[in-house]
Amino acid sequence: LQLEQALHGALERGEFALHYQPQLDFASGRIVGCEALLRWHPPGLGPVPPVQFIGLLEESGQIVEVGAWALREAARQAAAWERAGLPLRVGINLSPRQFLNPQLPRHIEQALQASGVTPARLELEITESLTMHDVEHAIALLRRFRALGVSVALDDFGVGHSSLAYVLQFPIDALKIDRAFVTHVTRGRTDRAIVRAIVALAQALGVETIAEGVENQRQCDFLEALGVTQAQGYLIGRPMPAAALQELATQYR
Ligand code: G
Ligand code: G
Ligand code: MN
Ligand code: NA
Repeated sequence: LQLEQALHGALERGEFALHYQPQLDFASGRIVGCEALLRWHPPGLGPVPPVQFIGLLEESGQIVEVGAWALREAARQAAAWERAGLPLRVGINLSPRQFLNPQLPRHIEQALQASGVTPARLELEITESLTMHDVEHAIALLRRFRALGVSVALDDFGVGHSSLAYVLQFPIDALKIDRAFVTHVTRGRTDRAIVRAIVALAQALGVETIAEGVENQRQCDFLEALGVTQAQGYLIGRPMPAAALQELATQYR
């Protein structure tokens, strides 16, 4: 209850920030993108982990407003990096409530217009479960995103209940391999087989594969050998402030 109360007006008071987690591209050896992750630091309470407040924002509906801010902020940052000669793609998570909100396309358009960023630099991360309630609606919405020029990644891929037939119809640009499969990719034959299958699917669709939760070099080497195109995880970098991400990306160039 204390957190719920503290969330009232948190956006207006400027208590939210985005941190950015780097994504390494195997082919070029460069940081080509990052995932924006929401951080909340209410004064006097210390930073609150997302698991403790994203659900509350979702329940209260505040996620729509906070999410629109996150879209604008991510686009603004991507545009700033672009102007600084660092063309980084910035991924932003969409919650179920945001995805179902009729204002979402307008919020995306506004973020693009206000920032002037190249639209494809903004990558919307959606989960399979989010698209399953109404597949036809999801496909129509994804087509609208595509028309705006933004990129779409299917997040937490492999853990949902999606039918392959649906996924094949989604106009997407990347599959994000869930951390659950990455963790044991060096040890478990099953997880390795799953990663291999996702890579084959992505190659058939002509989309990128981004492995999440890469924590050690062995996992990284395995994933690269399996044909995964990009890696994200603590090994490459934790979610960090924009300035730190920029410095890291510059070191890789
Ligand atoms: O670092 P991590 O603990 O940030 O994030 C936890 C979860 O919170 C992630 O799985 C992600 O889906 C969700 N999340 C983080 N940032 C955002 C955001 O800006 N919007 C939405 N909708 N979810 C987010
Ligand atoms: O949106 P999504 O659920 O994919 O959010 C990614 C989550 O995974 C965030 O909470 C982020 O902090 C976390 N994360 C990112 N890299 C790693 C990692 O290497 N190991 C673990 N355990 N968690 C990670
Ligand atoms: Mn994500
Ligand atoms: Na994920």
